[in-house]
Amino acid sequence: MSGYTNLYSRVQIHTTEPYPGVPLGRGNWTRDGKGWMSSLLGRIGDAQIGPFYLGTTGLASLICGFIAFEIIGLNMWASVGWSPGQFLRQLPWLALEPPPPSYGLRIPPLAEGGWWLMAGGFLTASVILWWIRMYRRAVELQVGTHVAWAFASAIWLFLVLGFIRPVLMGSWAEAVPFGIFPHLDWTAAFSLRYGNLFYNPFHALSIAFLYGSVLLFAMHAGTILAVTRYGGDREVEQIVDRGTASERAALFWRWTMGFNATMESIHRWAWWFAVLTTLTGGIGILLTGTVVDNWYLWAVKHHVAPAYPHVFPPVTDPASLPASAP
Ligand code: 07D
Ligand code: 07D
Repeated sequence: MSGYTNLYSRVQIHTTEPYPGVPLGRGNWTRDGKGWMSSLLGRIGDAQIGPFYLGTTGLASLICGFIAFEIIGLNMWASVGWSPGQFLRQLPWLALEPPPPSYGLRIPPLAEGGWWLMAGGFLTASVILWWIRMYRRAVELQVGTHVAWAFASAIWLFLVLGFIRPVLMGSWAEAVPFGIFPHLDWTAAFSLRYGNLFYNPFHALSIAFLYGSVLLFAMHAGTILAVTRYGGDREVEQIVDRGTASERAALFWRWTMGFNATMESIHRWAWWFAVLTTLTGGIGILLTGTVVDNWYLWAVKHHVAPAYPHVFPPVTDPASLPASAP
């Protein structure tokens, strides 16, 4: 190979004897398969696929995830009278709903939310077991546990939405249904029910970190791709030398905005922005309905949103009014 190579003209490493990875310590399972090469996947990543480490928690997680998936899928299928055609046609709109509010936190009959509770239990077990697997694989490789902790932040939001907040509110009915559009309907209804989530400052923080993550990802990825011609994508021996891809990448930002991240700090920026998206989001959801009933009225009280002029009668929380006739 001559000339310059980049992401699109990468040299793919193909071997007849796939690399098994470093030896595993005591108490581990063996790795499954010997691994194989894929030219197609080599275009977007490493050409070697596998061997895969399954392990106890990996296997348990996959089993729990499969059970949850089956409970959800079979309930959805049952809801269209077991018609395969209608199941496929209506799939995005089908749902497995949590129990109605009358059950509070009690265990309902299967057909009235019991299946939802069971699917949620297995899904939660699956997610937590996968977290343990990630943590343990990192320890085994003697690397930091940063990925596991970032995942923990997502799990925090997931648990707040489906478990912690419903328990604090005393009702499973508060939780999210399983289903593609049904979970979006829930999201929209949640915002309306609690007086417009835009006035929840933690929702705003979460959005800022989400958008910030996107911006940082674009800046970092763009910068590294721009210096691949100097080997910047390989990030080795770059940091201390002059005239390197790393130095050019830094200078690009120093020249355009006066300040630059370092090879290490850019990854800390990215990690924190991503982690804070779901961390602040979970706080925002946890406060909703438990501490704050109506974010619009909360914002008026704290002079964030303007109150309606005094010519109108005072605004009351619609949720505090007696239920209107159907
Ligand atoms: C690209 C990594 C791969 C992951 C993928 C998702 C499933 C679900 C289950 C059919 C970026 C795999 C999907 C396993 C299959 C059944 C029953 C990650 C990537 C490809 N949402 N949401 C989606 C989940 C919540 C919201 C899509 C999960 C909250 C909005 C997908 C959860 C709220 C929109 C999905 C969850 C909310 C979506 C694409 C859990 C507030 C969209 C996701 C466990 C945060 C978008 C039709 C994606 C869409 C979308 C999954 C929770 C809002 C189905 C698993 C309750 C506004 N969500 N979501 O690419 O197209 O993520 O919806 O908490 O517009 Mg959601
Ligand atoms: C869901 C973390 C859990 C996921 C886990 C993954 C599997 C699948 C499968 C491998 C996503 C488990 C994975 C099981 C494995 C395979 C194949 C992360 C999740 C553990 N909002 N909003 C947010 C915006 C509005 C609402 C966050 C924008 C309206 C609600 C985010 C807008 C209303 C909630 C955000 C907007 C509303 C949110 C989510 C604009 C609806 C939440 C962050 C421009 C009418 C959630 C505090 C995230 C939250 C949330 C963005 C508008 C409702 C920043 C940009 C006003 C109810 N919104 N939103 O990373 O945290 O989610 O709120 O209008 O609960 Mg919002």
